[in-house]
Amino acid sequence: MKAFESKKSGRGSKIVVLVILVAIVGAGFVVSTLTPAKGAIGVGDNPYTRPYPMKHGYWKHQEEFYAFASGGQQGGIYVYGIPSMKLLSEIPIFNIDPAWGWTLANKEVKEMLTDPYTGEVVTTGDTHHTILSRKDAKYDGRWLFVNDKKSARMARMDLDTFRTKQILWLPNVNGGMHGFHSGPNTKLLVGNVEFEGYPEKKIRDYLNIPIDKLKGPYVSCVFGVEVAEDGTMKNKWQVWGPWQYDMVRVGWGAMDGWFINTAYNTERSVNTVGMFKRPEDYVFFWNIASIEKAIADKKYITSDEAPDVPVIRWKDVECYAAPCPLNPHGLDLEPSGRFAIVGGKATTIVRHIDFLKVKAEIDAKNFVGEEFGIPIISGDKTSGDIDAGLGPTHIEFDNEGYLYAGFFVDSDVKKIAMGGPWTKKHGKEPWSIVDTIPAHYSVGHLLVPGGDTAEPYGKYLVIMNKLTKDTFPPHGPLVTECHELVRIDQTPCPLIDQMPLPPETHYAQAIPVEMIAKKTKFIYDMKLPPKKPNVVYDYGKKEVHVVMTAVRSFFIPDSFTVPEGWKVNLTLTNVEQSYDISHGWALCDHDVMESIDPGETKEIVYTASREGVFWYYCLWFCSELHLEMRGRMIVIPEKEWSRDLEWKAK
Ligand code: K7E
Ligand code: CUA
Ligand code: CA
Repeated sequence: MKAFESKKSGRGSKIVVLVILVAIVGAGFVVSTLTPAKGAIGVGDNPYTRPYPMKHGYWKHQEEFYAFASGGQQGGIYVYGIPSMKLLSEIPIFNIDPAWGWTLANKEVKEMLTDPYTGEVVTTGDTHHTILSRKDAKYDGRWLFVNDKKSARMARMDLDTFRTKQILWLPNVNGGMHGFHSGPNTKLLVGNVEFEGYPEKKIRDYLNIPIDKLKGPYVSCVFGVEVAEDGTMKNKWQVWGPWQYDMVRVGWGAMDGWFINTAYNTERSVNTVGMFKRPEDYVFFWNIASIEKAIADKKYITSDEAPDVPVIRWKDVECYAAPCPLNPHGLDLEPSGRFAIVGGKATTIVRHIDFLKVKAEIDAKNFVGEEFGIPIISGDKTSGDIDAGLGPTHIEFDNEGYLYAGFFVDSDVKKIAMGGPWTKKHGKEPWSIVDTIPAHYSVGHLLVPGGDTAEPYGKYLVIMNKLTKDTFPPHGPLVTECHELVRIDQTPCPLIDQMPLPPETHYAQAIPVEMIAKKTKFIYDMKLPPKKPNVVYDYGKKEVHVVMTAVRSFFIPDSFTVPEGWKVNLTLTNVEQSYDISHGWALCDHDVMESIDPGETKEIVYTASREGVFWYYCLWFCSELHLEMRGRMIVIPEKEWSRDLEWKAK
């Protein structure tokens, strides 16, 4: 970002001034030292307080980044601005939300929410990781991918409409899809299955690992998804083996061609205590070309469920393990792609593993052991530890050579100067803590804009806290989450703002406003001319096909007739060509509630199950005659029906 670049040169002197000022006024007032206070708090040019009186469009010009935050059990995502910390949108993905017309009456949505392998429609989801698409390991603003941990599926959202265009379901697994990440050019996504897989017998036999349905132990998989030029996702391969996997990063730079993932349950236990039995667990290093080679060499089988997805044994690919601190969670890749940083959440240790050293050990075939045929690399020769605090969770990076590690138990973030080539840049003791940033409370993921790419934008850190307790006024036993905004281009790092956000963000990413704002669609591309309003009766299929248009302040047709029990197939077009003029289509006494944006066409499918007169009406206050924007569906018992009752164009 330009603003960020220009600030770099003056950093050193600014820090000195700040340190002195902080010493005088105390850390709590650092914010006010950034811009000298003129008059009362909340007045003046301070970018973190709104002007008074308020200027129109102030926040639009103030915003530097869009943040995309997973919604966890809310099933979709949130979009908010940085630094305003103002919520812009709450978008449904795996859940349903009529405000967006994201419902089962919407044909397209129902298809996406239907599991192709079981036929089940699943309208609850648990979104964890947002993954922005990238080019050369930097965000490119094309798409946002999000996973549903619970039902093992992932969605692709187009960033021009902020709508999901595809949901890809995983075959052979029973849920528990956790970490996933994109390759440097988003041609390959790699994901982990965290929970025990109990695949069909064919796969179990192929693995030749005895598993008892009641006692385990685990088998599970890591999988690859191919992303086409237009964003279409396709299951590409699954590698099954004796462990579960949690977090994953697909390498770039020094680690190009590899991906890494963790297992916190190398004990392969099916209960909590058992998952803590070993002193350390593993980080795995996987060679992507070796997976492609296994496929080319036909070293795979396919399941009956998914005959087009190669299932590969872990032994048939190149994979290495290195020890990592007990029960790891956060696993991240430093911007040059050389250091893997991993935190053992049941320890105080953040470990940095140097991939160049790992690669040297692999090339020299220098191993200290093996487990299930996987060579084990010496931890002493390839890594170092930072004893940094209790419960290290996730990690992000800036572009100045610092990593930020969140601590769930300590409730803080440690800013750590990295070693290797970064030492020259920051001049600090390598792998040393330079600041401790308090958090409220119990840190989960962290967000630095671009913090999981080759070129982080830096400047801000958002701490995503798991517990909020007394941060906001009480609002019942279920309490909001808390996202805290911190400036990190200065040390100590001051807290700028706290934002309540409903449950429950896991990961979030932020991308410069200009990368998204310029491509946002204001109006859908409408197929012209729109289909003429019409009602067609199909006596063979007992279906009515209604073609309807919506425009301020009419639905055309504004009434139609249906024989009782028939299916209604409604194609509804909002023919408006005006920004922000959405209409709704709610059908009284039926589970049909849609929203339709300017230029958009939707297919709505439901059954006219009971006799009567049912009004449909617009949901958005679209014009001064919005209340009048309504019509009637008239349902007539079949025995009273005659063709004379058919709707006819006037
Ligand atoms: Cu730590 Cu699912 Cu990435 Cu929650 S995950 S915090
Ligand atoms: Cu259309 Cu209200
Ligand atoms: Ca363990």
